[in-house]
Amino acid sequence: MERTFVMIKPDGVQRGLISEILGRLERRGLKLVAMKFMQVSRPLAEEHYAIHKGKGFYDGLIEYITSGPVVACVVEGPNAIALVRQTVGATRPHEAAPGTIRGDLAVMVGRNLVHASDGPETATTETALWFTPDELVEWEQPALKWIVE
Ligand code: D4T
Repeated sequence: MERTFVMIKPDGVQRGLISEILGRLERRGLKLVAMKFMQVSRPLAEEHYAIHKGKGFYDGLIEYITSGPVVACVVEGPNAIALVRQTVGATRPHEAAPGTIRGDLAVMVGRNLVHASDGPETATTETALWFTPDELVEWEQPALKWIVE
């Protein structure tokens, strides 16, 4: 079973879209294994977005992600990384398909509501960056037998 890191960004929290965004992932059939509501520190934001350091949008991105609380999560499921990226939609909301979170609820790349890991390596490193191992909860979800064959 694959796991991936998801973060509802400050605009998602400020706009009251936490339940809308998490609901879409839950309804898709993904299982939550970790979640916390938190203010992102500047060092954490800089480490999370280290790959973008030096780019024109970097400073604005750090300001944005540290501007208010976020919801950090880990979700699990078969092909969870691809499933979540598909449900989230393209990075630039005007390129995101209708039916996706960004395609339905966002208009600008700098306010695109949600982050999701883009591959197995980032899923592992981001989960370790945002959560300690004991924050990942092992639990049984009986309904899963109706979702995963
Ligand atoms: P995140 O990482 O936030 O899930 O976004 P994506 O994985 O979909 O896209 P990304 O890593 O390429 O971009 C990270 C983050 O930077 C912002 N951004 C990006 C921006 O403000 N301007 C830009 O031109 C780009 C490419 C939005 C997401």
